[in-house]
Amino acid sequence: MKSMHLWRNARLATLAGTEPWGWVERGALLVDGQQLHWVGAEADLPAGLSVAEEHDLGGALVTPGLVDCHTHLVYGGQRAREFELRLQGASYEDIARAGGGIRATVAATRAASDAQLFASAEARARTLMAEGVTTLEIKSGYGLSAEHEARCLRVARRLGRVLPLTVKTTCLSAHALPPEFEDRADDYVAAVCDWLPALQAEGLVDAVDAFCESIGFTPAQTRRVFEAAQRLGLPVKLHAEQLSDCGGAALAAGFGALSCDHLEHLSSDGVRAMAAAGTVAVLLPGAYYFLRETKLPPVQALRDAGVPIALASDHNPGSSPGLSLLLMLNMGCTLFRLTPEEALRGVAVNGARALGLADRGTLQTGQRADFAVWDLEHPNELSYWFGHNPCRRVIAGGQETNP
Ligand code: DI6
Ligand code: FE
Repeated sequence: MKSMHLWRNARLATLAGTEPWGWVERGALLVDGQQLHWVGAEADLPAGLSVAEEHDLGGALVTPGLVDCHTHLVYGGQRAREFELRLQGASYEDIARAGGGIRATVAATRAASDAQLFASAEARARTLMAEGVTTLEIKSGYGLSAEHEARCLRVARRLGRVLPLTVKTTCLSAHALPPEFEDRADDYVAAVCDWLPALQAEGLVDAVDAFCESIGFTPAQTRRVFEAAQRLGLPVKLHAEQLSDCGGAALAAGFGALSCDHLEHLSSDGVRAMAAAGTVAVLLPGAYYFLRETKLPPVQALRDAGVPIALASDHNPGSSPGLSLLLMLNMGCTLFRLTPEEALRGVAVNGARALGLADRGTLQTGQRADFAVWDLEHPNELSYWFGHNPCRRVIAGGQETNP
């Protein structure tokens, strides 16, 4: 007989089954090692169990551990001065074209030591984890050379080893043009395609991303990066239609992309292509808010087409310097008109799907035992409060992370 941990007297938003929120009023979770062995109403608990430890949750709300499926957590420096310039009227694109923006962070990242990069990213990861995050995607894209991209991805991997957190890494070397490739974007794309196999061989890459945009890379260049990823069997995702409609989403969907992210300028063709490919739409209200964008992503068209919608922090020093996934739930509802239940699914099951993970995001038998315990009565409060953290306990892979 197995010895399991029983977490009982919980109010469960399982996000599984047919009830709204997958609601179970007086629920229990049986945890066997890193997995959920059984989830349901306490009254239906199987008999004859050998329970090693019992935890009475006192009627607290329990949700799946949260998934932040789009972050740029590893970088040096900060860009508060650019924020001031934008407040005085400069645009994000103006600053980028003048050599600031992403390139400013590339310089600061290259100048930072491995220890500095790790310490700053660890502090950021811990802030996200305190709000119930148990799975985090981290992109490269501020190194922009074989050496510095590898350094940033190694820091991300180490975070996943040191912290009670699953880290998925994404190679975003096609994020901006580094200064040494000025006016030679095609040569830079060729260099990225050349260094990708070594990064993969070192186990540093779970997916490949690009910034397809007038100030980023063209669809033709993005395609070359995706072809290189495809040759290596790596899944792709894309920063698509953030500032303009370049047709990036349809291109990415053609490669079976896991997700297309941002999407404020997504066309109906793009929506159709994503639906056909099963690509997740990752909406990033933090960047929309911080860049004071006014064009809303086509949420109703995505819903109508059955495209799964995820939400993420997009944490980065230029367009979304926030570290609260709960704030993204609130903004997803206030700015993008998601329902609170859509918002929670967006940082749980659909966030997991955007990372190609089918083993988390709901509370169900066989899923990973990642869950968060909240000082809340109802899951709609996760989207309602802001600037305050009601997360009481976090369990990742069956282990309490903040005992
Ligand atoms: N879109 C974004 O919002 C971030 N990257 C991207 O491609 C911004 C990155 C930055 O400004 O540093
Ligand atoms: Fe991003």
